[in-house]
Amino acid sequence: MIGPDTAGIAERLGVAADTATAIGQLAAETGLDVDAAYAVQTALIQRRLDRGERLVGLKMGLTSKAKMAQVGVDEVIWGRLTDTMRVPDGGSVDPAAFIHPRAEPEVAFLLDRLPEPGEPVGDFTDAVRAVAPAIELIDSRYANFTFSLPDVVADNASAAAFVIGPWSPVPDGVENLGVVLEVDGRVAEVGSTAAILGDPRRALDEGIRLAGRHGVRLREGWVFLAGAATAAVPLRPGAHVRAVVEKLGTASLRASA
Ligand code: OOG
Ligand code: MG
Repeated sequence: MIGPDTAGIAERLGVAADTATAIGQLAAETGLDVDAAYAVQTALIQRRLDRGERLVGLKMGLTSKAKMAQVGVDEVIWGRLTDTMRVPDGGSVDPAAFIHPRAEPEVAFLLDRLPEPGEPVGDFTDAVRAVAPAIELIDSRYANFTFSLPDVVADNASAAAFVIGPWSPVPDGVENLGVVLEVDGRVAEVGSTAAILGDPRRALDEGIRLAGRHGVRLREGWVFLAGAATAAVPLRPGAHVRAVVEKLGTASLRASA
């Protein structure tokens, strides 16, 4: 049997991102299952590495019910972050560089040395050096932000850009911190880090386990996004977006007009 055309699908997704042009879903048409979709994601990221980008971290997706409900996919997924996706805290992005960008509040971990594959993570404070509030910009390359599980996996879990606020030493607990997403000074979404698999630390365990299945090891110095605690909101031209996480502070970004 001839499998799906991994390189061809990755190229279609890559061009869609590069040109900010939506494409139709492709998993059903190409017979892509979840494993094959992660192979497409690997090829899609390789395309970025080939033009000089560097891997800087991992992002989890659909770790909260709010997110699962918003996109209609109820499996935890992961994607890769590269250096060019990072926007400085308080910096701006051009929404026209994306198809239909959405902003969501996240908690970021700065990874320390992680155990060998198969070994338990052990103490969270050994695995994580610092914690920060963050904003993720997601931008599905599929028309209408509509996709199946293999579609979104192939599309690098809709990753587009991210902002990391100031790093803090790991607080006593990160499992029930209030989260607010503000747009132009108005509250758009409210939640708690408890929405992230009950405790965002669990997202790290899941990330290690799920990425490990595909031969990806998390590295010291990487950024880890645990997944949004609330639904995402559309990023409109000129908008100022702020994510506030209790005890951790704020991260912000501006969309150019
Ligand atoms: C998939 C990415 C989900 C999160 O934090 O849950 C994600 C999507 O919503 O398009 O990044
Ligand atoms: Mg996210």
